Amino acid sequence: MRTTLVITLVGLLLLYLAPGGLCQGCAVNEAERPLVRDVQKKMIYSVNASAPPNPSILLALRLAQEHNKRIEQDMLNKLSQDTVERAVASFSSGQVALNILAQQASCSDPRRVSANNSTINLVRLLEQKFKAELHNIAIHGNPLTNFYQLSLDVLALCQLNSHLSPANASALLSPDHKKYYLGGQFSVDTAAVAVLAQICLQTRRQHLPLKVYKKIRQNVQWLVDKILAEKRRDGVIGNIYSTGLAMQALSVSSSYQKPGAWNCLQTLHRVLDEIPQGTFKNPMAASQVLPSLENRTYLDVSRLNCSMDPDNLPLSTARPTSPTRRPPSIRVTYTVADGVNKTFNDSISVTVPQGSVFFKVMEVAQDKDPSKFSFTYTQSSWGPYITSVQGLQADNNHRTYWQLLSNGSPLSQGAGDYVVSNGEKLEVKFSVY
Ligand code: B12
Repeated sequence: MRTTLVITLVGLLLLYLAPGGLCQGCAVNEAERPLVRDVQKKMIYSVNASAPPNPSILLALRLAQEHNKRIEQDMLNKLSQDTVERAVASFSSGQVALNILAQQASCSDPRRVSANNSTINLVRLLEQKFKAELHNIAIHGNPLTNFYQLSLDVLALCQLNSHLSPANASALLSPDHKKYYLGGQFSVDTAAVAVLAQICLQTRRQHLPLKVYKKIRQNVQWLVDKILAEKRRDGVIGNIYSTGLAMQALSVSSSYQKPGAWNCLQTLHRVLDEIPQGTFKNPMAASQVLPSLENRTYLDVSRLNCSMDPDNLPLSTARPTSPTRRPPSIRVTYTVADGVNKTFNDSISVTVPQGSVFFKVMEVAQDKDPSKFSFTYTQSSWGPYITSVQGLQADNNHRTYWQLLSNGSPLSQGAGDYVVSNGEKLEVKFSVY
């Protein structure tokens, strides 16, 4: 009797001390819950009738503890409608994958998404888009999109038990500089999704050949070590915007970590501290951090039981508005440069109202001197993505892009979010990633 008790106590202690063991209690407590609610509400209020519905937002809301059933149902309907209209022609593979996860998390079958008397099989569509990615790698050496999206593809196909060879998937996601580094920097976001995808393969595919099983273990070990190497003293992993995804990856890979390698609660508190500062006001940033605040991961989507959800997230009808007082003006320097072929390097001094974002500076410069500062952009889930300056286009097949910098350092926010300060030296530079 006493021996059993001792063994049980030792077992419990080991469980607590085990890597990720601390994470057993790695969810917000009741006092912190209003911060999570705040993130959820920001995401809900951000939904804009004129912008395409965003699967990442529904996915995150479905993984939360508290729900507003009417809003979630409304989002699902809009997502299904958009999917049947646009998925075949205009979605990238990763967008199809995110839509699959959002449908599955809403207990709706991704193989039969219906709206306006049309039905689409998203799993079959993803299989086709995934094939096109592999074809582009064979021809150009790069995927049509990137390895973040290829990892999302593997994750979604695995969750839906689609025909996907674990041997091919693990070869695709094997360690490689070109896959996991963007602009010389290790992409924690990409690595995190690649871990989730391969943990899915490991747990959901029975009877994996030993060779494939070992390959997956090697890949995950490399990725987990790399993610942990990006952990900062304050608990942030990579930067604050990759931390949520890194938490998901680390929480499903505890058997790959040495005891004490990661303190989940420290990271959680660091993320919570950022919420009141508006760090996650971009709804995409909010959607990527929310699952980790709830101690959930994208691997949980197949385990959700929608009929058991509480309907306990009431929303006020009035959306929060910001005060409208005329702010003073500030002055910044703005440079556009071709950092690849060195064909141009032009600067201008621009005056904008205090509180303006980078994008505003670009617009003012373009108005003042369109021959030097004209630019184009596409609207993405994160906001405006700069695609060309002075007619020089970014090109995925050549791994070129327009990089945003402030005082010589790359920004961790986009042109639509980054608030500029007086005297700042801003730059948009044609670069290779
Ligand atoms: C791949 C990637 C890139 C590639 C995109 C090209 C390619 N080959 O696909 C490259 C390296 C060029 C890139 C550039 C930038 N990126 Co980036 N990128 C990513 C990554 C890893 C995956 C994006 C993706 O495919 N998502 C999945 C698909 C399904 O969603 P999607 O919305 O359709 O994806 C498109 C857009 O997201 C767009 N995109 C990529 N990055 C960014 C950043 C911003 C601000 C915008 C508006 C759009 C955008 O490209 C994607 C492919 O078409 C994410 C990581 C993450 N956590 O999301 C970071 C991420 C989105 N990027 C980020 C940043 C900051 C940038 C840059 C602003 C960096 C800089 N200082 O210049 C630039 C964008 C500048 C510009 N021209 O407007 C941040 C955004 C954080 C934030 N709060 O805004 C993220 C979250 C990484 C991070 N943790 O810091 N990126």
